[in-house]
Amino acid sequence: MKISIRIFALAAICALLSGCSTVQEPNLVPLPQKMTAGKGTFAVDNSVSISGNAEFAKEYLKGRLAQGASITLQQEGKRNIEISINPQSDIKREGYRLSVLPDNITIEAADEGGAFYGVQTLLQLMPAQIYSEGGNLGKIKVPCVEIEDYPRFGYRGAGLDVSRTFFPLETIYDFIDWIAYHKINTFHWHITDDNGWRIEIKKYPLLTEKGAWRGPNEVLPPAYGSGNKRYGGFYTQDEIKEVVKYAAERNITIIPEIDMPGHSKAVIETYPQVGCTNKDKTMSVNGEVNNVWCIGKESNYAMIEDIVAELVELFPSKLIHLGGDEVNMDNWKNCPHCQAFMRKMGMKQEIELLNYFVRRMEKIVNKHGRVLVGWDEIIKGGDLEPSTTVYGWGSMKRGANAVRSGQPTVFLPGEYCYLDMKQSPYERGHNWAAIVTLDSCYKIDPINMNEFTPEEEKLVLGIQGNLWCELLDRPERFMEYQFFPRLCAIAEAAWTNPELKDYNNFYGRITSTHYDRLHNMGIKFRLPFPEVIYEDGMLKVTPPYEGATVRYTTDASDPTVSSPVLKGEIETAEPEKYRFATFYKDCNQSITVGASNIELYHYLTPEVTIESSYKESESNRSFPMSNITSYNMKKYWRINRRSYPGDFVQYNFKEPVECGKITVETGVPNITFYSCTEGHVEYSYNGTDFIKGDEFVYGTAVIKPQEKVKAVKIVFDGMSDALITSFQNLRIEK
Ligand code: TNX
Repeated sequence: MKISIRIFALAAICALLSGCSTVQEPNLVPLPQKMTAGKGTFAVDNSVSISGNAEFAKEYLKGRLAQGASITLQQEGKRNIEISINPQSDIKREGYRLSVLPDNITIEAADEGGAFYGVQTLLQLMPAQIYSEGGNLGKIKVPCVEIEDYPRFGYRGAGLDVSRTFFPLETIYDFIDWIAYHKINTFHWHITDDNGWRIEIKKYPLLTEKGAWRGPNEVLPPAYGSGNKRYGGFYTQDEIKEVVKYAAERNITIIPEIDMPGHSKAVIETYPQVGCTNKDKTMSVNGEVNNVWCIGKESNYAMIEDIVAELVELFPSKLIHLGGDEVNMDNWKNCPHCQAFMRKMGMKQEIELLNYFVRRMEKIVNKHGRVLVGWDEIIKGGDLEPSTTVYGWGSMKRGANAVRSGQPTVFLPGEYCYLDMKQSPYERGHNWAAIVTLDSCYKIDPINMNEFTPEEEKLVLGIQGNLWCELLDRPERFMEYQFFPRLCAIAEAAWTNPELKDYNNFYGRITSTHYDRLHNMGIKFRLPFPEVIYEDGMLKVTPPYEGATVRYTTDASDPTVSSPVLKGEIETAEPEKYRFATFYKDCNQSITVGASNIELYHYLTPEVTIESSYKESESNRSFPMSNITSYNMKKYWRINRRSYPGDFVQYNFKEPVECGKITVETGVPNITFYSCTEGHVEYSYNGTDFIKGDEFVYGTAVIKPQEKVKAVKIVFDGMSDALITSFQNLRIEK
């Protein structure tokens, strides 16, 4: 702490000194390709006029100045802002030239997108409140600067899954604004999946009447925290048209995705004839049974033609995404229609069925003058049309393989771009691809990370940050937390040429300036937590960035805005009682952490055996029952089925255990996914008589026993809302 304070002080002095001699460059995100800071400022107030032929960009700027600053631009004035589009100019696509001089500001572009981005950069030269609603800035001083800018990649995407978690329209509009501020030009709307069909299709009304809803009496069972109530929603065609228009004005193309032939539980539960055979009990990787379109039924293609015909009317996008990922091909193996079809076609493997399906989709989509997009599995099993575009998601290598097989490719490899991945081991999220940090997102560079030939390089369309929403039901506003600021890093990786990129510099811009913008945009972004170690009787805390406020508690509780602000090292003999969190303006805080190099909890590990309602055969071999008697808190027992009232797991101690508290966790550690959503705990002092304890809340229940405990029992009172059930080790404390 002392050392870091000294470094900060030194940095501050340097900054002051350099401020006297040179002009500070503004902190912009994404960083422009070329920027020269000038001297002086342009003052924006009610006397400034606006001119030029870029009608939407002008209106947009006027709107933001009115809302964020209560400034009204005029028709005529002494000082002027001119925004113009000249298709003949030598400025690159979506590029712009922005010049701020004391008497005028000009933005020039060759297209609407470039003019819009010139305005976005201009907004970033203003105080962060410009993004707020109802701001009143009076007069804004814009620093003089010359910027020449254009994007590295033509495809700069953000993807959102609205099936697993449904987002209301207002959120979709906000999201479009947020990504537009970052010069992202593609919104990939994952609009159907197993867990909800969310787009109105006039010819098949049941898709949304039934397939958009989960719940006790719905065709789809509860999932992903939607619980024992009716959950869901969908977007009407009229609503979608409005969203598409709103996005287009902001230079954003919306690529819709209907995920097929796998991930299709919502369709198959609604129109059962679409599926293969309901006798098959094999599971997709997501734990769904019978969620695949049958390839052998010709009627299915007519239905898809109808759906696509409505889709292309709504979405002018050249690219139309029809999925192709994670198909459970065992379903096809066990289907008489698919098997008969394979024999007829002389196919040997089920993967050829996938290729057959994709080729049919190409025809359907191409007929409308559009291009098919599919996930990276579609390159297997046979050739594709050269135009068919692949989304490389499984890994960087799988994206590279798509390029090498000659397909145009968008890169969103899980290990860099999946924003549903955890940001640290302590946060909620998946981790199958990696722990995806801000730095991981910043690094993504599909060109420099692969050795492509110049011809192959042309097939790299760009990159995308992607959010899958199985784990988005909580905590509150977790969508914003998962996207920001990681999407800012992806935006810069997609926009700025690699030789200009520097993570430390980016991180400095984010923490010193961009947090304020995100805050004013209304985004509840993620804050990094401090690093804490205990050494020589002292707790030593490194704040996560220059100027960060860290607060702490001494009773192991979460710090709040009224907790004391950390000033230096803390001398203590009880380091496990301290907790720390970073705070931004008393309205946003990081997760809570303790010292990372000590055991924060001291758990007892009495010998224990398990009794349960689950059969040995229902247990997943990679996550056996013995995991939950190991007291390794990272391990869990996974059962490959949903749980129902009456299901139970009982922990029997060999000897009665003297303890003050037992925390009973269900679900996967740190994710609380596949947990007990409706149930309670029971505990027994003699092993036969049980006392009813608390209900599970988000998969956790706590017992505070009065006597030595002989047994603990987890009891399900309702159907669990996942297709898989998991249990953990008991956390027993003195
Ligand atoms: C894989 S990415 C999936 C999604 C899941 C995601 C979770 C892809 C094409 N399929 O269905 O939501 O992993 O990270």
